[in-house]
Amino acid sequence: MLDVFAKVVAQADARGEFLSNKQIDALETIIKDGNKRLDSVNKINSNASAIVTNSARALFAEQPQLIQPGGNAYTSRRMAACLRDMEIILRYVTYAMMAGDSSVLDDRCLNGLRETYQALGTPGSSVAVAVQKMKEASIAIVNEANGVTAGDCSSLISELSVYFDRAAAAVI
Ligand code: PEB
Repeated sequence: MLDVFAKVVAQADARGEFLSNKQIDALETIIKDGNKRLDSVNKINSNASAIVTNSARALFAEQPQLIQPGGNAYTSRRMAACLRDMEIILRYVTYAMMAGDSSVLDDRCLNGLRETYQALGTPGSSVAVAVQKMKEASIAIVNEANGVTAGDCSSLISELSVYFDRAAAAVI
């Protein structure tokens, strides 16, 4: 598990090189945007249960067969497992966002997840839709302007999107 600083240092060390100006500039941007990054993580954390439940509801509205007899989220045990999985994925996305690097998400959450779903008979493409819905909900919450100093969050939002897209792609 690496954060963006450790990753850049490890890459430079592997080549036996000093950090380049380009790398230092990129890290400087990370530092400058640090408060915005913390705010974005904080906003997702404090709205996590709404993000999960609203996204699950939207998924089941689009794919009602999941909650009908024989569906993969039918019975409260499976429904609970589904909501829990969504929460786990969201939690690892917030860790990646905090670290500025996807390795924690990749290594501890996504690695082997597609095979797990195949073995369980859980439709990975439906999990991917749930992840996309959590992405939309999270971006909307991070972008909410109320009570926040106006600023440009576009690069943080695109970084956040990349982590959600990675999670969605990993289960299809
Ligand atoms: C991954 N999910 C499930 C299981 C595991 C995971 C290991 C099997 C064990 C169990 O039931 O607890 N666990 C989960 C995860 C990590 C981890 C992400 C990462 C670290 O350790 N069903 C649906 C939807 C979808 C869903 C499409 C969006 O219809 C999920 C939610 N996951 C789902 C369901 C089960 C499950 C298990 C329903 C239970 C399947 C079953 O027992 O039949």
